[in-house]
Amino acid sequence: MNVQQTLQATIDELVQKGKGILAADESNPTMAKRFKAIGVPSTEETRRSYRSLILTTAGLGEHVSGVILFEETLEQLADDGTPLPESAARQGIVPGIKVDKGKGPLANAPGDEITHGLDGLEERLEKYRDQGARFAKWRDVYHISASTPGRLAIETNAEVLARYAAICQMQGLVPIVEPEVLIDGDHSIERCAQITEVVLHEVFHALHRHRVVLEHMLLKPSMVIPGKDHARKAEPAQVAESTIRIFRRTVPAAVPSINFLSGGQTPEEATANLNALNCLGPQPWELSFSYGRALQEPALKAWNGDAANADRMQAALLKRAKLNGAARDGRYGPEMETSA
Ligand code: 5MM
Repeated sequence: MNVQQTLQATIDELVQKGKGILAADESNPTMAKRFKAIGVPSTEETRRSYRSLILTTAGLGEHVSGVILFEETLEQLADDGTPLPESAARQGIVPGIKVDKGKGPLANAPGDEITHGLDGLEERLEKYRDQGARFAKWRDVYHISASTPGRLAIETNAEVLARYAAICQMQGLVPIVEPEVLIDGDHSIERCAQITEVVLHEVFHALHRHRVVLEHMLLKPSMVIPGKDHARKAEPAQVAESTIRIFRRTVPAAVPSINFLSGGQTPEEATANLNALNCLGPQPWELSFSYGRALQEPALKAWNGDAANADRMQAALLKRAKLNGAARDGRYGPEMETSA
C-alpha cells in the first residue's frame, strides 16, 4: 500500500456508523489530577493497570473504532502480557497516539497559549508507527476572555496544527486536528460561536496552505456551548443548531468526520448534545465523538483503584460507549440511561 492508501484504510476503520473514538491520552499530570479525585496515587503501575482494564473491556470495539493513547501506554503490557496497543487492535480498535508536548504561554500574547512538540516530530512518529500507532492527535487551546484569544494566538496555533497534520500525513499517520475553545468562563453561547468561527476559519486556511489532504484527517473540536459559569445552560437543540451553523460555514465537506471532545460537559450532557447534533438531518460530514472524561468518568469512579471493582468499572465504560454509539447515529434517548 502507498501512503495515500494507508491513510484511507485508517480513515475507513476509524469512521464507522455507531462508533467513535476513546481519548485515553491523558498526560501524567492530567492523570494525577484524575486519580487524585478518587484518592489513587498516580504511578506507572496504577496507570497501566487502569488502562489495561479499559482496553480489555469486552465488547468495547462494538462502539469504539479508535483509541488515543499516551506515549507511556504504547510501551505497557496488559495484565495478560499483551502490549496494550495490541489489546486494542484485537478488539478492532485502531491505536493512535497524542503527539503534542503540552501547552505553555505564548510570548507577547498575555492570557493566550501555544502548543509545543514540532521539534523532532518526524522521528517520533516513525517510532510510534513501529509501536503500532496508526493515527495521531494534537490539541491547541483557546481561552475565551474579554481580550483572548488574540489574533497572534489564533494564527500561530493554526500554523502549528497544520504543520503537525502535514508531517503526520507524510509519515502515513492520520492526523486528528484538535482546536479546543475552552469551556472555562462565563461567556455566552454567542461569544463561543463567534470565537469558534474565527478559530476554525484560520485552522482550515492553514491546513490548505500546508497542503493537508482533508479527506485523510479528522477534526476534533469543541461544541458551541456557553461557558461553564454562564448564567444559563443551553438545551441540546440550541447547542446543536449553534454548532452546525458555525461548522457549515467553516469546515469543508471533504473532511470525513467531526469527532467532538467533551471538554468538561457531564457524560450525560455530552451524549445528549451529540445526539441532538445527529438529529438535525444529513450533514456533509459524519458527527461522532472522541471523548475522554465523558466516557471515562463513571468508570474511573466505579474502579476506585481497586482490582476487585474491575467488572463494575468495565460495565460503566461500556455503558457510556454504547450510549454515545447510539447518539452518534441519533438513536439515543434519556430513557436509555437506565436501561443500558
Ligand atoms: C480536551 O481533552 C481531550 C478530550 O477529552 P475530553 O473529552 O475529556 O475533553 C483529551 O484528548 C486531551 O487532549 C487529553 O486528555 C490530553 O490532555 P492533557 O491536558 O493531559 O495534555
